Amino acid sequence: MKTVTRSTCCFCGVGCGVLIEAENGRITGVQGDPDHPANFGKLCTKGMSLALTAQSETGRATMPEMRLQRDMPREQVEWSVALDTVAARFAEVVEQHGPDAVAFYVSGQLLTEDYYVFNKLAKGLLGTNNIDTNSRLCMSSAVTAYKMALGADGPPTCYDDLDHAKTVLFAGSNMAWAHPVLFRRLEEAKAADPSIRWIVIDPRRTDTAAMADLHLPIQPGTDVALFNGMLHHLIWEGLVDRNFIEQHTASFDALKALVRDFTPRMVAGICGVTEREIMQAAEWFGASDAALSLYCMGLNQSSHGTDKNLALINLHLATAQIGRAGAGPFSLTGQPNAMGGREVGGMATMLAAHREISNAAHRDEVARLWGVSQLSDRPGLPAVDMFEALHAGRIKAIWIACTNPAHSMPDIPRVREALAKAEFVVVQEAFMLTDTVPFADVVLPAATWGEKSGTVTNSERRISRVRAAVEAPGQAKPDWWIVNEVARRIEARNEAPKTLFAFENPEDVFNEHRTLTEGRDLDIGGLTWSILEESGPQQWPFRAKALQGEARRYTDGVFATQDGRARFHATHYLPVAEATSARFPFRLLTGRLRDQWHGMSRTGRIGKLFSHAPAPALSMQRGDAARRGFREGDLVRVSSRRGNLVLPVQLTDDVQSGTVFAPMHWSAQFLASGGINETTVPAVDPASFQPELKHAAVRIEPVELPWRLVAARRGDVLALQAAVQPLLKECSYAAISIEEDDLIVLRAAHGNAPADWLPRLYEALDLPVGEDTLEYRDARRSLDRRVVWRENIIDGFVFAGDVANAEALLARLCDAAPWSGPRFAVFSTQKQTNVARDRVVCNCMQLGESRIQAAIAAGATLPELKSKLGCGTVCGSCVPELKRMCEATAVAT
Ligand SMILES: Nc1nc2c(c(=O)[nH]1)N[C@H]1C(S)=C(S)[C@@H](COP(=O)(O)OP(=O)(O)OC[C@H]3O[C@@H](n4cnc5c(=O)[nH]c(N)nc54)[C@H](O)[C@@H]3O)O[C@H]1N2
Ligand SMILES: Nc1nc2c(c(=O)[nH]1)N[C@H]1C(S)=C(S)[C@@H](COP(=O)(O)OP(=O)(O)OC[C@H]3O[C@@H](n4cnc5c(=O)[nH]c(N)nc54)[C@H](O)[C@@H]3O)O[C@H]1N2
Ligand code: SF4
Ligand SMILES: [Mo]
Repeated sequence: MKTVTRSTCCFCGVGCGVLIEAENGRITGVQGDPDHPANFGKLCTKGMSLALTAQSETGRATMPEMRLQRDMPREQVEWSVALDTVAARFAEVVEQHGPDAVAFYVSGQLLTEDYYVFNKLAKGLLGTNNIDTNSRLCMSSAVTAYKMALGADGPPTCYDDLDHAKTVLFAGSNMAWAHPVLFRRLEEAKAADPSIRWIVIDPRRTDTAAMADLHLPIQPGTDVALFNGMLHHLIWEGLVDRNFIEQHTASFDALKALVRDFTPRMVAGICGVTEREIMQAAEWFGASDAALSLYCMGLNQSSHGTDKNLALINLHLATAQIGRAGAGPFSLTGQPNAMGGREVGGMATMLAAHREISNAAHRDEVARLWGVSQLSDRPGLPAVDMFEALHAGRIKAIWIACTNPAHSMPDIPRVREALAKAEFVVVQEAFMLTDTVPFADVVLPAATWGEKSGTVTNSERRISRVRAAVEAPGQAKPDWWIVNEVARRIEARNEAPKTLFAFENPEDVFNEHRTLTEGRDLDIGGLTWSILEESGPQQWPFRAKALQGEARRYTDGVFATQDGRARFHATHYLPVAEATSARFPFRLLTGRLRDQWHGMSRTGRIGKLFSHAPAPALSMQRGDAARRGFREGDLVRVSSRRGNLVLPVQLTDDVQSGTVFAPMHWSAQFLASGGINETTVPAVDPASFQPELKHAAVRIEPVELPWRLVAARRGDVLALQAAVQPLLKECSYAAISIEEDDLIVLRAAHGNAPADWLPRLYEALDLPVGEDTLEYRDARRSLDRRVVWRENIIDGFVFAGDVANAEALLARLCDAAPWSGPRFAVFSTQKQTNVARDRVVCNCMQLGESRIQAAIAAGATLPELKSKLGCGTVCGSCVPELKRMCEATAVAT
């Protein structure tokens, strides 16, 4: 039977509505929901691929697993055993060492109801505030700054503002890739009104920057200086709104005194942009009818991320660019439910419904609503400190859910040590192949997107329903249920057990959460599960008796502070935490790619999403590379004071001299190392505790790795990946890429052939010697090659030692044409034309760079590319890149 279920995309904070098509218990397709106000039917490449990511059960966590003894492998156990054990171990640690000896590390990808139950278990039942989340790595600077400046967390803006803004300032946001569906909306607004100005502040020339009217490629970490300089110029030019400042704000004078020194000239020196550009940006912002800023990790992931946020909000307050259509400081949330996590207070520094741990009245309120005697007033440990405490043995037991800290935290060598030392590690996961799962004493298999039910809140404070379209595989269970079951068991150990965890379904949890919000800034007292069912997604605040939520906040100039005035903050400029030096001369920027999601546990399952960027890379400016003699694809070692990894170099004009960029996505599931966080710095912002994931100081050196390998195999790619993955770490460099839905490719390099490695690789790749296998060995030259056919079509191969003809053979394999002529000729397959695999630009039409380039060379314009080739016409994620390719050719000719 065919069903269609309305739900929400599980990737980014845009929160697009989706229609999930399912048949016989399997998800068969996903369409954009035309009625959802976040996307009106549109989806980006990742959303369009959701069905594919849900197709295979290979690699899913389907049964609870437990180590019955330390250092023994885990075994599958019944749910009751796993739940009893987790409850007992957590309760025992609390009894022996006090509540702060346990910790929870959860995720902005949990649903609000999951999050709520976790938070209640930690703070309400166990009595610890040690519950933090990956949102610490993501949104915490934005939260802190909103509270300090406006009096409450959450953006004052909404998506409708994208249609009304006349000046759009993108600060540290590569929205073209990270929030594509909203970016489409901005493109449409600009196409309709070409007088709209776009300013992009990003050290790199991203696809977003390439579309801007003004790109300020500032030196990394210098945003505060830039914003202070813009304010200096606004004051000088009389573009500040004196009236608004006097009536609705406080503390302007101290800021004014501070920015006196930040002349455009001085700022130009710090930021590495021109005085004219700074003044231009200030004027476009201040004189605009409506200035909207959109900001993300380029501001937040900084050791002074709070100040970066505050300095930007200062600009909005000084020019009254807030509280009206098209104006305001709009922090884009990264994860699908980063907002929901904040709402339920699921972080170490806050309580439910935007309440404060340090506020006794707030603690009492929550204690009363939960029916517990009191809440802990000891601040919980934020993420980086939490793993430090685990390392130091102060935290004995940790429960990790829906996040992969062994990959995504800064300085992962230290995180791995901490997890290895911990007494008890619980990992609640939907997929087994992650870098954190190996550390688990207990794995709790979680249902995931398409299988679970609840709510999420997107970037514009809009609460949407997430619905199950199919059953979870095996014994996987919804996250809220797992936590609720453990909590009930812990409660049952108490002498007079209360029933804090009487929840029977997500709706029960939602209802209790709603009660806690009443009277707060995020009040959803008027919102019910049935309103969400009947009228669709709703924004908060949505007060009792209201007919709908509020799209825009602070429209009356009254802010959420005690006196109703917004606060200016004097933001001093400080350089990044880790200075470059002769030993570590490069500034490492990290971030996202268009078609991958974080640690790739979902997007890394399908070939299509690798085609835009098949391999990991370190992007380096051409001149910097030339000075060091690096060519495209050369392997280099990237080292910081903490760790190192080997990556291929990618030459580019998009990063500046002295900076390099690496994507965050590749993990030890695909790479010989744990990814770029081997090197990143754990320095944190003093107010938000958010780490500076973007700005480590690194050294880039050539590596001599003469032994090379290219291997390819058709089959169940997920099973093949699982088999090959354990071998990766024995090579200096190794990277798995899923190039087609049934084709896995491995590229590796080492000093010489790693000992006893090839036989294990042959086994992992299922390449035994047999009738359809041809082998070639030359021990003297360390050559080892094996090719296998199936029905006379090449089905897999390994070329080790010298890989000169391997890429040509890979091209033959991809052609899937029957082999003609003698089989041994396969070892000397000659370079074909077009042997370099063509990077796919348009994912929907699977159109490669070369076809598009050829069309542009023949004179095609962007509209013609769209009409003739069809690229850019489905999801639109490639449009910025297509535009850029057209412009580059126009400049070159
Ligand atoms: N495709 C894709 N989309 C995603 C995600 C994903 O994994 N893949 N993840 C989601 C999540 S959780 C998040 S948080 C968002 C992140 O979304 P974004 O923040 O837009 O993405 P990033 O690539 O992390 O960083 C944005 C930019 O910050 C720039 N930057 C670095 N240092 C500085 C600086 O000092 N100042 C300024 N102004 N800019 C700087 C980088 O060059 C980069 O281009 O994306 C969400 N969307
Ligand atoms: N260098 C560098 N590092 C970064 C960043 C950066 O820009 N640069 N960005 C940081 C940011 S902003 C973020 S948000 C983090 C993200 O980092 P992580 O949170 O580690 O990212 P994910 O890979 O999305 O992890 C989510 C995990 O949950 C699992 N999962 C999926 N669905 C479910 C479910 O329903 N239930 C459960 N229990 N599990 C599920 C997935 O398989 C996956 O392993 O990375 C941070 N790290
Ligand atoms: S923009 Fe893309 S990833 Fe983000 S919610 Fe929409 S479809 Fe999902
Ligand atoms: Mo994030």
